Amino acid sequence: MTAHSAHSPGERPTPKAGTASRAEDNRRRPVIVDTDPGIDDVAALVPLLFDDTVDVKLIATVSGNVDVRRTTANTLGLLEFLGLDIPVVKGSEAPLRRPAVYAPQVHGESGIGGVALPAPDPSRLVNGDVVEAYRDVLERSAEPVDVIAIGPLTNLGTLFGAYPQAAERIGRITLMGGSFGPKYSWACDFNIAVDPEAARIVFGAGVPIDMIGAEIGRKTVLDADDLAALAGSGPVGGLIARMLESYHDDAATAKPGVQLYDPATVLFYLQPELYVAAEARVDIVPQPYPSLHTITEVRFMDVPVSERTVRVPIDVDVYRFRDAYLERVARVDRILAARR
Ligand SMILES: [Ca+2]
Repeated sequence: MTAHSAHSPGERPTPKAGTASRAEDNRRRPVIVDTDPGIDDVAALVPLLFDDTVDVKLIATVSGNVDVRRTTANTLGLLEFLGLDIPVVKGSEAPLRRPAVYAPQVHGESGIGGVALPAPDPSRLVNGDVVEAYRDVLERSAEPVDVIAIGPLTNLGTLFGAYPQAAERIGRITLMGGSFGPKYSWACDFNIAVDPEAARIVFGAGVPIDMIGAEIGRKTVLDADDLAALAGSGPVGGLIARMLESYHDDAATAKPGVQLYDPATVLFYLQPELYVAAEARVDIVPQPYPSLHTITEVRFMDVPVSERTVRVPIDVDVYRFRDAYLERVARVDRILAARR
């Protein structure tokens, strides 16, 4: 069960003649990332942007952990730090029908803890708004484009409203949000809680979804030894380790260590074999503003199979996850060291 299963054989890219590297490029899955960096967003973007099986066509920023001006500056600064040239579009400034809610208590006022990134290079910003930027990528791609959404779903909610054909051009949406278990079913994570109206549009758009809920992020934890290993890999691992050290989870539920919600979402996309997943029907039931207690109604049973369009990981091999995550970051440091 891989993300490729969402694509019918006819939609797969046709291999083209050319050099080996070009043929390899043709096998990479086109991806748009929607993100609100955000400490764990940065920790998730690093392995994703260097993965050989994906081709990130666009990064869309969104209001979330901090305001969109900061999430955009953080994204541009990270790309500068990593030496990557990927188009960025500044996305939605506030949820669809609610005032913005931020999480500086978790991510710091800057959104990335006390860490300094290089100055943003605005030349990476694409012209036009977030709908135009998405549309441009979706219409130029020969095959469906996958979306990895690790922030509030405002951009996607706006997209489906303005450009409903997007549903046919997106292969799969892998998102961090919601919860499935009895313990958490009445609470919700930040991403869906701050813009439940957008989440409802996205879950109703008819696109296959992977929903990586709060329970998974609570399991994918790095402890002090892991952070030391991360810091030892080089400048990139060091940056992530310093950010994670200043990351403040919900103390009431936190185990010792830091919880990697967004990296767990990216790794589900890249290595689904590390997880146990089941298909469910998910309904988003927003509560009236100002309540943040949106309900994600996840039903694995007692609904027709045809309605179970959301793939929900219910468990993760935490040790293999940790090893895979640390190795992916170490690999980025090796790649960057070789370029110097
Ligand atoms: Ca995020």
